[in-house]
Amino acid sequence: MVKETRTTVGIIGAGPAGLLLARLLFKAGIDSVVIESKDREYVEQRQRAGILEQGSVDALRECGAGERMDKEGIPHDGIELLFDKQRYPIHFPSLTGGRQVMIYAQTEVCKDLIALQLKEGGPLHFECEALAVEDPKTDNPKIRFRHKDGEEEILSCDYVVGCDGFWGVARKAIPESIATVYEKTYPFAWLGILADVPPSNDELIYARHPRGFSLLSMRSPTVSRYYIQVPAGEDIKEWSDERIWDEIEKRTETNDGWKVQRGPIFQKSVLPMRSYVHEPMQYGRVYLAGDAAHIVPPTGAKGLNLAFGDVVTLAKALKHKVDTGSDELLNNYSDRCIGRVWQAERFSYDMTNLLHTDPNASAFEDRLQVARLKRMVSNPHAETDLALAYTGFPL
Ligand code: RFL
Ligand code: PHB
Repeated sequence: MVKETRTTVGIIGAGPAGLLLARLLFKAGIDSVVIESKDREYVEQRQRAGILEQGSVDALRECGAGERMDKEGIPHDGIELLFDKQRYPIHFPSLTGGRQVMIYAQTEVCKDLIALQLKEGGPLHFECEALAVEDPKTDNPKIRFRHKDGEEEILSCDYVVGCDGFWGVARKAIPESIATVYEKTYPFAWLGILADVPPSNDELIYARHPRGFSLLSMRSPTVSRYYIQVPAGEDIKEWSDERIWDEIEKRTETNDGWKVQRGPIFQKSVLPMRSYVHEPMQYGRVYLAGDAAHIVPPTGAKGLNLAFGDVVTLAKALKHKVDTGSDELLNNYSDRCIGRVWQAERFSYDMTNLLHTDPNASAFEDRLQVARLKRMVSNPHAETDLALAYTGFPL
């Protein structure tokens, strides 16, 4: 006999989506169990996002998970666009009525939420792999999962939420016959590094150069996070530290004397890029949130923020159900998320195309790209549109 346990909300995945959902449900007095296939250290070290929108910052504060973020996070008032060797600042607060973003790494968000969950919240099982979601259309959906020692268990739930990322299993519970998938792949990837060197600039720099895109970001006053566009499928072994620095330096050359500072690289990897939306984001009593339902290329810094938007919406709907008995918000979950998802898809796609060089582009298209950038930095409406989208669409 397979062991069976019970909870109200079964959550697959302890990434930002699953962890924030568990915290919001705990605060709402709704019990949940989180099942995560990797170990704690892996989840806490996985290098990903760096930028939190105002709405994500507020959500973390409101659920009591913002204390360290408020001490160690770095509020940012804007970004710089760099092309034709010139830097153009985009100042968010003056364009958006005071909105900012926060640099606080996904690794730190996950560490904070895991510590809170283990201290106060419901069970969080690491090294347990969800194998399938069963009976999605009934009042009693189940997660079949396997412990590290190979033993299988069934988690019997009132609701199941798939926060298990792009490669997870929850999406498979939605029949292909009722689903539509929208997808776009890109002919390039990002090579990302972490380096022990203070950031060379106070603001993030998004640079367009004939050799390809680069992005200068940061993790702390002493650690820089930089990315360069490389061909899709690039082998990281082709990139010595020196070659990476040479390339960053060439792509961020300016005519104002500013120069990027080099330092020891302690992490480097190649990251694929894709756009993906799965509709609907629910089926019966199974809901998808975050990368399980949609992926954006990282150029707009939207992925984690979208994941947070989904789970804030879902937690409210579950609370509404518990308080009033009404299924209305739960039934509309996918519809309530999808508009925001598509705005983030549009923005991420536009930012990607605005800044990356396409190996197949004609000279005409290259000139158009620069013309678009020039328009962006010389028209206040275009700048405002960028600033509003970057700082975040309302939840
Ligand atoms: P995650 O983080 O992928 O977490 C899914 C979790 O589910 C687990 N899992 C399973 N557990 C149990 N059983 C199974 N069968 C399972 N299958 C999977 C996984 O181990 C994992 O722990 O999804 P989530 O929570 O939806 O969060 C999404 C974000 O991680 C992602 O959107 C962002 O990182 C995207 N992103 C950025 N987003 C931003 O908002 N701002 C940024 O600045 C930003 N920068 C980035 C990024 C993503 C990047 N990469 C790596 C593509 C920069 C990069 C380079
Ligand atoms: C990051 O700091 O990792 C980062 C920042 C901005 C982006 C993407 C990634 O657009």
